[in-house]
Amino acid sequence: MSTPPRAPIPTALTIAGSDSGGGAGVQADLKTFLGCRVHGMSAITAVTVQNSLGVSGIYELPPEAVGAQIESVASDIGVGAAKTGMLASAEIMAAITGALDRVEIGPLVVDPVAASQHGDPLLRPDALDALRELLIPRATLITPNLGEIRLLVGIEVSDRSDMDAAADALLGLGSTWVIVKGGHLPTGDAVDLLTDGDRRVELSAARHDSVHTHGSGDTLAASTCAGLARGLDVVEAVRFGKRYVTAAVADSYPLGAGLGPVGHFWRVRELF
Ligand code: PXL
Repeated sequence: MSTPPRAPIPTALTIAGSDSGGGAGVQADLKTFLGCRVHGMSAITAVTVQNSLGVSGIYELPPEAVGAQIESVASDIGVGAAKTGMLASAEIMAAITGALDRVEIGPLVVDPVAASQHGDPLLRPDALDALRELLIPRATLITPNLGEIRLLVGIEVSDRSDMDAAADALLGLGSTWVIVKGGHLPTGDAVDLLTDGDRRVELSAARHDSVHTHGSGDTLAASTCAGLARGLDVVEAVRFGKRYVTAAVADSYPLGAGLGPVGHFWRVRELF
């Protein structure tokens, strides 16, 4: 397949689920891409029926529709970097990796989404093996939260000293880099550990106490993906992503009767 023409701005692709409430998933990713000044594209895996109170329905797309979206944009527009979010099923993951075998894309960030903030499952339990075996080994970076670490490698991270063991176990699944997000640990600043097994970078950010953090994980993975699309190396891209999501968490707002989203407006507010 011939190389796609260069786009005049960086391009990024999200492979993820739709959140009808607009706070997480593809909607958060595309807002993040805009805020990071990259051209955002989407390959939708599933449509969730969702509001601030939780997920009440999931409609998966046919796996071949997911693969076709990826091939279509990669073969014409080009994908500077990509991220995955809600992948729903092993069949969808197989379609994604099949498509990725047929086209060239830039670095891949895998956010191993398993559940919504309300605890609603977004991944079939029998799809965990496919996530470990098909997707994660292709990732430049994986961005699990503490619950996803428990699911993927069976390690309960309860303080800073557990983070290295978790990072080693996660790197054993085959990604080049891993970020262990310490944001949900009870103490002090939010410290994340970023490592490729060789380099070890601690990233801290002031903690903002807000319950309205729907979409924060998606936003970190998408902003880091945008940084990679802009040509940053992994460490710089994660720093770029952390700056973006920290400002978005500080800008979160209530919505509906439940959990509100992180705010993407901080990046465009001065225009109005
Ligand atoms: O934040 C994880 C996530 C990812 N993708 C979709 C979601 C959620 C959380 O609710 O709905 C579609």
